[in-house]
Amino acid sequence: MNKSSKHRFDSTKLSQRIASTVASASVRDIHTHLYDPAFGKLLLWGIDDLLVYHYLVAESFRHLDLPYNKFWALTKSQQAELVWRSLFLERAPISEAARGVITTLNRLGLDARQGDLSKIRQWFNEWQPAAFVEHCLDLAKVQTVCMTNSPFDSDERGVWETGIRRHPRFETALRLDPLLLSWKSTMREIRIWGYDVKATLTNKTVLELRRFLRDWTAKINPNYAMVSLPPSFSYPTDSITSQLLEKVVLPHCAEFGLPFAMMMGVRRAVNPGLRMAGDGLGLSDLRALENLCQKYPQQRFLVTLLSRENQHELCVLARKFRNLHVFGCWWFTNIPSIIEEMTAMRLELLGFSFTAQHSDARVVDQLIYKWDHTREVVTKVLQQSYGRLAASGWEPTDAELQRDVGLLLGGSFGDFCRTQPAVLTTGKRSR
Ligand code: FIX
Ligand code: ZN
Repeated sequence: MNKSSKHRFDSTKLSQRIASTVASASVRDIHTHLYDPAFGKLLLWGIDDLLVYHYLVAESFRHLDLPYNKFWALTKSQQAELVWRSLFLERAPISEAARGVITTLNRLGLDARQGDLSKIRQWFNEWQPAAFVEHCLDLAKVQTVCMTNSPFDSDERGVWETGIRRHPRFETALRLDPLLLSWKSTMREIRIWGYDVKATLTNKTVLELRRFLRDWTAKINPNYAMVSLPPSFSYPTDSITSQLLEKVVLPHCAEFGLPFAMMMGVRRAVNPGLRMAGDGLGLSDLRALENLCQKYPQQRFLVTLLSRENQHELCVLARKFRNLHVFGCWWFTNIPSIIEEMTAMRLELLGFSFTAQHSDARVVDQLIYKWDHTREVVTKVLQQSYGRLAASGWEPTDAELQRDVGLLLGGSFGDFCRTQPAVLTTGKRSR
């Protein structure tokens, strides 16, 4: 046998098989800001919500000749018209978020070129929200979406407290940013809600916070607990965030077998005038994550990072700690050029043991473009990776392609969440 010769395979056929497998694969979207239709007005959909998406507002302000407060004083439809004019009519909608609107309209069967928004609005007005949600989920081939559920959000609390009939395709996640990052003000609220907590973490306060988390966990039945963290996050320290993690949140996750998701590297309100569009990013200290993974070997951590420069280090860390699951190309990294490099790197370092993407959709229609665009890039990356593998002598069968693509689009996340904590114990080094 000539060991140096490359294995022969039909690369065009393989590429086509990969493209059709990725195109038809069903997705489990593990982090969004969407709401179950039972949440009424909290569920965003339609052309105006698509256009006032904070990604697009940030981009519009690069062209708009208008003070921020004047923009915010406008109605949602007026804001949408300004975004439409500045990003779609006065120049081509070339950015990822702007192209996303075009992909979405196009897949919904609408002509984005018809000039003004009134016809598009009319088309949306004919839908009932619940039916539109099903339509978008089906067009995007998304089986389930995970919401972001905050006990600290007054609108959302109200809905949970009145009790709702839950949609089977909407899963839940328990969001804890206010508890971990704005302790003083949050503590006062928790007290008002009937939990006997004090500013210092006395035993009683810890027990009451655990009771608070237990009550919300029973109410919403989350897939995981979660927080977004600033670049300054460090662990261990004597900060209140570190203490709350150690005494309240991680013991709670252990009690309920919940993974803990950390979305690291966001700098909130870099430009407060832009409101939700004003957040930025920074490099995270991954020693903090390493310390957590090391100290809590039975705790499963789900992690995504905002800074492109952190991504390689994160992959290396995931190779060291099997209680760490890497997911998604978050926010400013959710653009084709960066998805491509991140996905290729993750495949090369982690095989299929990561989740390639989450949508972070805020408007249900966005599921269509976020997943279409991700599928384009994942296809390209897999064509390269499997192409190399086939040339080395291992051409995947259709069943294998389906299995592997399924892992990237939610299957690997499911496997990780099902891993028994006892299996994760690392053991001590014996040298
Ligand atoms: O913290 C988060 O979950 C972020 O995804 C949001 O804060 C952010 O506004 C967003 O929508 C990014 O895609
Ligand atoms: Zn998010």
